This record gives sequence, structure tokens and C-alpha cells, in this order.
Amino acid sequence: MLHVPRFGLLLVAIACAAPIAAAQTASQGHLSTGHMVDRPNGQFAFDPSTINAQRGDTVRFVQQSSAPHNVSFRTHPKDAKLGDAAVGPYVLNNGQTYDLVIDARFPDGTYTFACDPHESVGMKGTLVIGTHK
Ligand SMILES: [Cu+2]
Repeated sequence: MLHVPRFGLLLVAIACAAPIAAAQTASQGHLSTGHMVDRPNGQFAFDPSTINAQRGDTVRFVQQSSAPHNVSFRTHPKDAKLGDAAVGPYVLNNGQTYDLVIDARFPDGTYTFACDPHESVGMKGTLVIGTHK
């Protein structure tokens, strides 16, 4: 009897993992990873603060912090049409990720972003879209 609920939990875990696996294989491009981290002084940051990517890539933000964060764009090239990507959803739990797919919405150029609640403590970043060097 005790094993039945455990098995049920395992099935739930597999069902939740499947869409993540599909998302990872959906993009042919390079995967760049940024982290949302706690600073030793109790503040927060994007690490690295500058991410380079090109169209077709996915930029994955990984939550490694004790507080919820998001990716909210502040400036972008004139011809960018960020749509839903302009303000990303909150990434709540440690290990949770937010994938930003660099598609036609992101023409080459320099973008700046911040975490909405933590911009004032310096949680800001730069995204440079261009050709990989
Ligand atoms: Cu934040």
C-alpha cells in the first residue's frame, strides 16, 4: 500500500519533466545560460550581467536565488517587437528556468533588462544580439 502513492508521485514528476525536455530540443540554436543569484550582501543580480546571443538561440535564466525574479526589458533596438517577452513571468523556485527564445522579435543590437522588484538594488543586465564571435 505504501508504494502506491510514491509511484503516483513518480508519474507526476515524469509528466512535468516531459514539456521541459521538449522545449530543450525545440530550438536548433545555441543555449546561453544566465543565473538569477543572491549576492553576499543580501542583494540580487543577474550573473553574468551581459549575455551574448544570436537569433535562433535560447537564453535560459536559471533561478538560484531566495527571492522571485523576472526579466523585464528596459531598452531595445527601435525595430524590436518584444511582445510577451517584454516582461517575463516571475521565476519563483530554486532551479526553475525561464527560456527566452531569440527569434524575429529580437533584431541585432543591444538590449537592457532588469528584474522589476530588484532593479533598485542593481539587478540589471544587458543582452547583445549579433553574430557569435
Ligand atoms: Cu529580482
